[in-house]
Amino acid sequence: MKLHDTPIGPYPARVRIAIAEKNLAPLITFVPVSLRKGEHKTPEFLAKNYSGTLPVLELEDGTFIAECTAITEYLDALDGAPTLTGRTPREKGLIHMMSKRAELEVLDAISVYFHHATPGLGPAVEIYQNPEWGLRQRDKAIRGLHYFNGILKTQPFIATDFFSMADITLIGGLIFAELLSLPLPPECNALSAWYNRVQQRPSVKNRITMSQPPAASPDAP
Ligand code: GTS
Repeated sequence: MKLHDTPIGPYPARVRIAIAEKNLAPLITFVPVSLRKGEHKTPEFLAKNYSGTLPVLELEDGTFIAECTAITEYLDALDGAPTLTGRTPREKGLIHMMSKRAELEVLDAISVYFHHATPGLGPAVEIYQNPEWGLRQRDKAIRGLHYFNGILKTQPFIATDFFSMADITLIGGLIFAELLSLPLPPECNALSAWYNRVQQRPSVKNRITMSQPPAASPDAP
């Protein structure tokens, strides 16, 4: 399989973390796509993903799967353990709901802030900007962070009692916030503690370097 993505991106991070959690990295070839050069808006790329966004998973038979949630569901279905999207109907429902909520209330809101109220990817890519809408979305994201802080006061993970796709989605939001130097509200102690904890996971720590080829062995011919 191929993953068309960019190593530091917050959305690609979601799929990279899922790949590492599922130990699927050996099955994946990473194909870099430059957002700043607008490679994701070319006709060639749009033929792979109509929405013109990263990441996109390309299967061996030439099928393209876009959208982080869909890619994560596909990868999770390849192999049972650990589950990222839930085993029982209840787990699946809760994880999907909380992942969507982390998208709507935090990650996508920060993304809109980036594209509308900051220079974003530069004038060649950002052909329409509405700064007021961007700033409203930043405020929405801050409200969302308080919501998740409340959730994490009473449970260890976002959706269930184990690490899941919902946690990964919120991690994507916090990665985006960090890239934009948006601080976590200082009073969100439960959220900060959870973020410190999940950042210790190798899947989160090593997400950027996972696409780099292993250094040549010193005794290689
Ligand atoms: N709903 C999509 C998903 O879940 O996959 C959103 C994907 C998305 O916005 N990806 C970003 C992108 O392609 C990648 S990154 O910013 O996280 O690196 N942005 C470029 C653009 O022009 O919107």
